[in-house]
Amino acid sequence: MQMYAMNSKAVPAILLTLLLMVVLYYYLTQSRVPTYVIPTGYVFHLETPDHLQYSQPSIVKGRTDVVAVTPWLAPIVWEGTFNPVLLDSIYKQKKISIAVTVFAVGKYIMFLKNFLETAEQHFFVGFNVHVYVFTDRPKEVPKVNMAVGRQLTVRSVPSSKRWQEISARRMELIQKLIEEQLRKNSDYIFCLDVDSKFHDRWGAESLGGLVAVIHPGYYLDDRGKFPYERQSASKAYVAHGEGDFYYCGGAFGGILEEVYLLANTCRSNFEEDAKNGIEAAWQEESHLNRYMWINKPSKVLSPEYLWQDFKPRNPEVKTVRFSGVIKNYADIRPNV
Ligand code: UD2
Repeated sequence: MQMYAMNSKAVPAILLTLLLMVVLYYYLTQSRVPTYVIPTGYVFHLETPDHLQYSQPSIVKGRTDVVAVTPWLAPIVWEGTFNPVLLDSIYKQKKISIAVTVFAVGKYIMFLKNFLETAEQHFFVGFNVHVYVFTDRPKEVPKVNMAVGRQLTVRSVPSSKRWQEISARRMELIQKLIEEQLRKNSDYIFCLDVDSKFHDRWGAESLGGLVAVIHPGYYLDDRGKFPYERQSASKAYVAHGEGDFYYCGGAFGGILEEVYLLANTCRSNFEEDAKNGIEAAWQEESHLNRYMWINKPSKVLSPEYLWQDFKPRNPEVKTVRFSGVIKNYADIRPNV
Protein backbone atom coordinates (compact mmCIF):
# COMPACT_ATOMS: atom_id res chain seq x y z
CA MET A 1 0.00 0.00 0.00
CA GLN A 2 2.84 2.35 0.95
CA MET A 3 4.67 1.31 -2.21
CA TYR A 4 1.59 2.20 -4.27
CA ALA A 5 1.40 5.66 -2.64
CA MET A 6 5.05 6.34 -3.51
CA ASN A 7 4.47 5.32 -7.14
CA SER A 8 1.42 7.52 -7.46
CA LYS A 9 3.59 10.56 -6.51
CA ALA A 10 6.52 9.50 -8.68
CA VAL A 11 4.55 9.07 -11.91
CA PRO A 12 3.54 12.74 -12.34
CA ALA A 13 7.08 13.81 -11.41
CA ILE A 14 8.57 11.51 -14.05
CA LEU A 15 6.05 12.72 -16.62
CA LEU A 16 6.85 16.35 -15.80
CA THR A 17 10.58 15.68 -16.09
CA LEU A 18 10.03 14.00 -19.47
CA LEU A 19 7.95 16.94 -20.66
CA LEU A 20 10.61 19.40 -19.55
CA MET A 21 13.26 17.37 -21.36
CA VAL A 22 11.19 17.39 -24.58
CA VAL A 23 10.68 21.16 -24.29
CA LEU A 24 14.41 21.66 -23.61
CA TYR A 25 15.36 19.46 -26.57
CA TYR A 26 12.94 21.34 -28.83
CA TYR A 27 14.30 24.70 -27.60
CA LEU A 28 17.92 23.71 -28.16
CA THR A 29 17.42 22.25 -31.64
CA GLN A 30 15.11 24.92 -33.07
CA SER A 31 15.89 28.52 -34.08
CA ARG A 32 15.98 30.76 -30.99
CA VAL A 33 13.88 33.41 -32.72
CA PRO A 34 10.39 32.44 -33.81
CA THR A 35 9.88 33.11 -37.54
CA TYR A 36 7.19 35.69 -36.91
CA VAL A 37 9.82 37.88 -35.20
CA ILE A 38 12.00 37.98 -38.36
CA PRO A 39 10.65 40.24 -41.07
CA THR A 40 11.39 38.07 -44.10
CA GLY A 41 11.73 41.08 -46.44
CA TYR A 42 15.06 42.06 -44.87
CA VAL A 43 17.64 39.66 -46.15
CA PHE A 44 21.20 40.96 -46.33
CA HIS A 45 23.13 38.08 -47.84
CA LEU A 46 23.80 38.25 -51.56
CA GLU A 47 22.94 35.12 -53.49
CA THR A 48 25.11 34.06 -56.43
CA PRO A 49 24.27 31.47 -59.06
CA ASP A 50 26.00 28.18 -58.25
CA HIS A 51 29.25 27.49 -60.18
CA LEU A 52 29.64 31.13 -61.27
CA GLN A 53 33.21 31.57 -62.52
CA TYR A 54 35.08 34.74 -61.63
CA SER A 55 38.56 35.73 -60.52
CA GLN A 56 39.57 34.94 -56.95
CA PRO A 57 39.18 37.89 -54.57
CA SER A 58 42.08 38.99 -52.39
CA ILE A 59 42.26 40.96 -49.18
CA VAL A 60 45.90 41.97 -49.64
CA LYS A 61 46.07 42.86 -53.33
CA GLY A 62 44.02 45.63 -54.83
CA ARG A 63 44.04 49.37 -55.45
CA THR A 64 46.59 51.13 -53.27
CA ASP A 65 46.28 54.62 -54.77
CA VAL A 66 42.77 55.34 -53.50
CA VAL A 67 40.73 54.80 -50.34
CA ALA A 68 37.89 52.35 -50.94
CA VAL A 69 36.06 52.60 -47.62
CA THR A 70 34.80 55.52 -45.52
CA PRO A 71 35.53 55.83 -41.79
CA TRP A 72 31.96 54.61 -41.17
CA LEU A 73 32.73 51.55 -43.31
CA ALA A 74 30.72 52.35 -46.41
CA PRO A 75 32.36 51.19 -49.65
CA ILE A 76 33.77 53.89 -51.94
CA VAL A 77 33.36 52.54 -55.45
CA TRP A 78 36.34 52.92 -57.78
CA GLU A 79 37.30 50.99 -60.90
CA GLY A 80 39.16 47.88 -59.73
CA THR A 81 37.34 47.55 -56.40
CA PHE A 82 34.44 45.40 -57.66
CA ASN A 83 33.75 42.54 -60.01
CA PRO A 84 31.06 43.49 -62.57
CA VAL A 85 30.37 39.88 -63.60
CA LEU A 86 29.75 38.86 -60.02
CA LEU A 87 27.57 41.88 -59.24
CA ASP A 88 25.47 41.52 -62.36
CA SER A 89 24.89 37.83 -61.62
CA ILE A 90 23.75 38.63 -58.11
CA TYR A 91 21.40 41.47 -58.99
CA LYS A 92 20.00 40.19 -62.31
CA GLN A 93 18.42 37.20 -60.63
CA LYS A 94 16.75 39.52 -58.11
CA LYS A 95 14.82 41.10 -61.05
CA ILE A 96 15.20 44.56 -59.58
CA SER A 97 13.77 47.67 -61.15
CA ILE A 98 15.61 50.98 -61.26
CA ALA A 99 13.94 54.37 -61.68
CA VAL A 100 15.87 57.37 -62.98
CA THR A 101 14.77 60.98 -62.73
CA VAL A 102 16.09 63.58 -65.09
CA PHE A 103 14.91 67.17 -65.43
CA ALA A 104 15.05 68.93 -68.80
CA VAL A 105 13.37 72.27 -68.27
CA GLY A 106 13.65 75.11 -70.80
CA LYS A 107 16.70 74.94 -73.01
CA TYR A 108 18.14 72.01 -71.03
CA ILE A 109 15.98 69.81 -73.27
CA MET A 110 18.89 69.98 -75.74
CA PHE A 111 20.93 67.67 -73.49
CA LEU A 112 18.31 64.96 -73.21
CA LYS A 113 19.02 63.01 -76.41
CA ASN A 114 22.66 62.46 -75.58
CA PHE A 115 21.80 61.57 -71.98
CA LEU A 116 19.20 58.97 -73.03
CA GLU A 117 21.24 57.46 -75.85
CA THR A 118 24.35 57.01 -73.74
CA ALA A 119 22.24 55.66 -70.84
CA GLU A 120 21.11 52.90 -73.22
CA GLN A 121 24.73 51.97 -73.82
CA HIS A 122 26.07 52.13 -70.27
CA PHE A 123 23.49 52.56 -67.50
CA PHE A 124 22.31 49.27 -65.96
CA VAL A 125 22.44 47.44 -69.28
CA GLY A 126 20.28 44.31 -69.12
CA PHE A 127 18.23 45.55 -66.15
CA ASN A 128 14.71 46.96 -65.86
CA VAL A 129 15.13 50.71 -66.06
CA HIS A 130 12.37 53.31 -66.07
CA VAL A 131 13.44 56.85 -66.94
CA TYR A 132 11.17 59.67 -65.77
CA VAL A 133 11.75 62.86 -67.76
CA PHE A 134 10.45 66.04 -66.14
CA THR A 135 10.05 68.81 -68.68
CA ASP A 136 8.02 71.84 -69.68
CA ARG A 137 8.55 70.84 -73.35
CA PRO A 138 7.05 67.35 -73.64
CA LYS A 139 6.77 67.61 -77.44
CA GLU A 140 10.53 68.05 -77.72
CA VAL A 141 11.41 64.85 -75.87
CA PRO A 142 13.49 62.90 -78.42
CA LYS A 143 12.52 59.42 -79.55
CA VAL A 144 15.26 57.08 -78.44
CA ASN A 145 15.23 53.34 -79.07
CA MET A 146 15.18 51.56 -75.75
CA ALA A 147 16.02 47.92 -75.10
CA VAL A 148 13.48 45.42 -73.79
CA GLY A 149 12.76 46.06 -70.11
CA ARG A 150 13.54 49.77 -70.40
CA GLN A 151 10.98 52.53 -70.72
CA LEU A 152 10.51 56.27 -70.52
CA THR A 153 7.72 58.36 -69.03
CA VAL A 154 7.36 62.10 -69.53
CA ARG A 155 6.03 64.25 -66.68
CA SER A 156 5.07 67.85 -67.39
CA VAL A 157 6.39 70.50 -65.04
CA PRO A 158 6.07 74.28 -65.18
CA SER A 159 8.99 76.33 -66.46
CA SER A 160 10.62 78.91 -64.26
CA LYS A 161 12.42 82.19 -64.67
CA ARG A 162 15.16 81.14 -62.25
CA TRP A 163 17.48 78.16 -62.82
CA GLN A 164 18.04 77.95 -59.07
CA GLU A 165 14.34 77.24 -58.58
CA ILE A 166 14.29 74.58 -61.32
CA SER A 167 17.27 72.84 -59.78
CA ALA A 168 15.97 73.07 -56.22
CA ARG A 169 12.36 72.07 -56.98
CA ARG A 170 13.64 68.69 -58.11
CA MET A 171 13.57 67.43 -54.52
CA GLU A 172 9.85 68.14 -54.18
CA LEU A 173 9.06 66.49 -57.51
CA ILE A 174 11.21 63.45 -56.73
CA GLN A 175 9.40 63.09 -53.42
CA LYS A 176 6.02 63.24 -55.21
CA LEU A 177 7.10 60.75 -57.85
CA ILE A 178 8.11 58.25 -55.19
CA GLU A 179 4.82 58.75 -53.34
CA GLU A 180 2.56 58.60 -56.37
CA GLN A 181 4.26 56.19 -58.72
CA LEU A 182 7.41 54.41 -57.70
CA ARG A 183 6.28 52.64 -54.54
CA LYS A 184 4.36 50.31 -56.83
CA ASN A 185 7.03 49.45 -59.36
CA SER A 186 10.63 50.30 -58.42
CA ASP A 187 13.29 49.11 -55.99
CA TYR A 188 15.98 51.74 -56.48
CA ILE A 189 16.09 55.30 -57.78
CA PHE A 190 18.88 57.46 -59.18
CA CYS A 191 18.43 61.21 -59.67
CA LEU A 192 20.73 62.60 -62.33
CA ASP A 193 21.57 65.92 -64.03
CA VAL A 194 20.55 66.05 -67.69
CA ASP A 195 23.52 68.05 -68.94
CA SER A 196 25.61 64.92 -68.68
CA LYS A 197 26.37 61.74 -70.55
CA PHE A 198 27.52 58.20 -69.87
CA HIS A 199 30.86 56.94 -71.18
CA ASP A 200 31.36 53.65 -69.36
CA ARG A 201 29.53 51.14 -67.18
CA TRP A 202 27.31 52.44 -64.38
CA GLY A 203 25.73 49.31 -62.97
CA ALA A 204 24.87 47.15 -59.97
CA GLU A 205 28.06 48.18 -58.12
CA SER A 206 26.31 51.51 -57.46
CA LEU A 207 23.32 49.99 -55.67
CA GLY A 208 22.91 50.72 -52.00
CA GLY A 209 20.64 52.07 -49.29
CA LEU A 210 21.65 55.73 -49.57
CA VAL A 211 24.10 56.46 -52.38
CA ALA A 212 26.10 59.66 -52.80
CA VAL A 213 28.65 60.67 -55.44
CA ILE A 214 31.80 62.55 -54.52
CA HIS A 215 32.09 65.83 -56.43
CA PRO A 216 35.04 65.81 -58.85
CA GLY A 217 35.96 69.40 -58.07
CA TYR A 218 36.84 69.12 -54.38
CA TYR A 219 37.96 65.63 -53.44
CA LEU A 220 41.61 66.61 -53.17
CA ASP A 221 40.85 69.69 -51.06
CA ASP A 222 40.80 70.34 -47.36
CA ARG A 223 37.18 70.39 -46.12
CA GLY A 224 37.55 74.05 -45.17
CA LYS A 225 37.45 74.75 -48.92
CA PHE A 226 34.27 72.80 -49.61
CA PRO A 227 31.48 75.10 -50.82
CA TYR A 228 29.08 74.08 -48.03
CA GLU A 229 26.49 76.61 -46.89
CA ARG A 230 28.28 78.67 -44.23
CA GLN A 231 25.49 80.91 -42.91
CA SER A 232 24.55 79.47 -39.53
CA ALA A 233 20.94 80.63 -40.00
CA SER A 234 20.49 78.26 -42.94
CA LYS A 235 19.16 74.73 -42.49
CA ALA A 236 21.94 73.64 -44.86
CA TYR A 237 24.68 75.01 -42.58
CA VAL A 238 27.84 72.99 -42.14
CA ALA A 239 30.38 74.54 -39.77
CA HIS A 240 34.08 74.90 -40.54
CA GLY A 241 35.95 71.80 -39.43
CA GLU A 242 32.90 69.63 -40.13
CA GLY A 243 31.83 67.54 -43.13
CA ASP A 244 33.23 64.36 -44.68
CA PHE A 245 33.27 64.86 -48.44
CA TYR A 246 31.64 67.29 -50.83
CA TYR A 247 28.93 65.41 -52.69
CA CYS A 248 27.30 66.22 -56.05
CA GLY A 249 23.75 67.47 -56.36
CA GLY A 250 23.84 66.07 -59.89
CA ALA A 251 23.78 62.38 -58.96
CA PHE A 252 22.44 60.56 -55.92
CA GLY A 253 20.18 57.62 -55.26
CA GLY A 254 19.46 54.48 -53.29
CA ILE A 255 16.42 52.54 -52.21
CA LEU A 256 13.11 54.38 -52.41
CA GLU A 257 12.67 54.83 -48.66
CA GLU A 258 16.07 56.47 -48.24
CA VAL A 259 15.74 58.79 -51.22
CA TYR A 260 12.25 59.71 -50.08
CA LEU A 261 13.60 60.73 -46.66
CA LEU A 262 16.43 62.70 -48.26
CA ALA A 263 14.15 64.51 -50.74
CA ASN A 264 11.56 65.26 -48.08
CA THR A 265 14.11 66.67 -45.63
CA CYS A 266 15.94 68.73 -48.26
CA ARG A 267 12.67 70.10 -49.61
CA SER A 268 11.33 71.13 -46.20
CA ASN A 269 14.68 72.64 -45.15
CA PHE A 270 14.87 74.51 -48.45
CA GLU A 271 11.35 75.87 -47.89
CA GLU A 272 12.12 76.88 -44.33
CA ASP A 273 15.19 78.76 -45.54
CA ALA A 274 13.08 80.47 -48.21
CA LYS A 275 10.61 81.65 -45.53
CA ASN A 276 13.57 83.27 -43.78
CA GLY A 277 14.83 84.85 -46.98
CA ILE A 278 17.78 82.45 -47.31
CA GLU A 279 18.89 80.53 -50.39
CA ALA A 280 21.77 78.17 -49.67
CA ALA A 281 24.98 78.66 -51.65
CA TRP A 282 24.31 75.70 -53.98
CA GLN A 283 20.57 75.30 -53.51
CA GLU A 284 19.54 71.67 -53.04
CA GLU A 285 23.15 70.51 -53.36
CA SER A 286 23.92 72.39 -50.12
CA HIS A 287 20.94 70.78 -48.39
CA LEU A 288 21.98 67.37 -49.70
CA ASN A 289 25.47 67.87 -48.29
CA ARG A 290 24.10 68.83 -44.91
CA TYR A 291 21.81 65.76 -44.99
CA MET A 292 24.66 63.40 -45.90
CA TRP A 293 26.83 64.79 -43.10
CA ILE A 294 24.26 63.70 -40.55
CA ASN A 295 22.82 60.72 -42.43
CA LYS A 296 25.93 59.03 -43.79
CA PRO A 297 25.53 57.36 -47.17
CA SER A 298 25.80 53.58 -47.09
CA LYS A 299 27.58 53.58 -50.44
CA VAL A 300 29.79 56.31 -51.85
CA LEU A 301 30.59 56.53 -55.56
CA SER A 302 33.96 57.94 -56.56
CA PRO A 303 34.18 60.91 -58.96
CA GLU A 304 34.26 58.36 -61.82
CA TYR A 305 30.47 58.56 -61.46
CA LEU A 306 30.26 62.28 -62.16
CA TRP A 307 33.29 63.86 -63.74
CA GLN A 308 33.31 67.20 -65.54
CA ASP A 309 34.30 67.30 -69.20
CA PHE A 310 36.30 70.49 -68.77
CA LYS A 311 38.55 68.85 -66.15
CA PRO A 312 41.56 66.80 -67.26
CA ARG A 313 41.32 63.31 -65.79
CA ASN A 314 43.42 62.72 -62.66
CA PRO A 315 45.62 59.56 -62.60
CA GLU A 316 43.52 57.81 -59.93
CA VAL A 317 40.44 58.16 -62.15
CA LYS A 318 40.94 55.08 -64.32
CA THR A 319 37.64 55.55 -66.12
CA VAL A 320 34.99 58.21 -66.42
CA ARG A 321 31.55 56.63 -66.33
CA PHE A 322 29.34 59.70 -66.33
CA SER A 323 30.30 63.34 -66.81
CA GLY A 324 28.84 66.80 -67.03
CA VAL A 325 29.17 68.23 -70.54
CA ILE A 326 30.67 71.65 -71.19
CA LYS A 327 27.90 74.22 -71.38
CA ASN A 328 27.54 77.92 -71.88
CA TYR A 329 25.51 78.99 -68.86
CA ALA A 330 24.54 82.36 -70.39
CA ASP A 331 23.02 80.58 -73.42
CA ILE A 332 21.00 77.90 -71.67
CA ARG A 333 19.84 79.23 -68.32
CA PRO A 334 16.76 81.45 -68.01
CA ASN A 335 18.70 83.83 -65.73
CA VAL A 336 22.36 84.42 -64.92
C1 UD2 B 1 25.46 71.84 -59.77
C2 UD2 B 1 24.97 70.41 -59.61
C3 UD2 B 1 23.45 70.41 -59.79
C4 UD2 B 1 22.80 71.32 -58.77
C5 UD2 B 1 23.40 72.72 -58.90
C6 UD2 B 1 22.97 73.61 -57.77
C7 UD2 B 1 26.50 68.65 -60.34
C8 UD2 B 1 27.23 68.09 -61.48
N1 UD2 B 1 25.60 69.62 -60.63
O1 UD2 B 1 25.31 72.09 -61.18
O2 UD2 B 1 22.94 69.10 -59.64
O3 UD2 B 1 22.97 70.80 -57.48
O4 UD2 B 1 24.82 72.69 -58.84
O5 UD2 B 1 21.66 74.00 -57.94
O6 UD2 B 1 26.65 68.23 -59.23
N2 UD2 B 1 17.84 72.35 -64.97
C9 UD2 B 1 16.94 72.46 -66.04
N3 UD2 B 1 16.73 73.69 -66.59
C10 UD2 B 1 17.37 74.80 -66.16
C11 UD2 B 1 18.28 74.69 -65.10
C12 UD2 B 1 18.51 73.45 -64.52
O7 UD2 B 1 16.36 71.47 -66.45
O8 UD2 B 1 17.13 75.89 -66.74
C13 UD2 B 1 18.05 71.03 -64.35
C14 UD2 B 1 18.90 70.12 -65.23
O9 UD2 B 1 18.51 68.79 -65.01
C15 UD2 B 1 20.28 70.37 -64.73
C16 UD2 B 1 20.02 70.53 -63.24
O10 UD2 B 1 18.76 71.19 -63.13
O11 UD2 B 1 21.12 69.27 -65.06
C17 UD2 B 1 21.08 71.32 -62.46
O12 UD2 B 1 21.30 72.57 -63.05
P1 UD2 B 1 22.72 72.97 -63.60
O13 UD2 B 1 23.30 71.81 -64.31
O14 UD2 B 1 22.62 74.23 -64.37
O15 UD2 B 1 23.49 73.23 -62.27
P2 UD2 B 1 25.09 73.32 -62.04
O16 UD2 B 1 25.82 73.12 -63.32
O17 UD2 B 1 25.38 74.57 -61.30
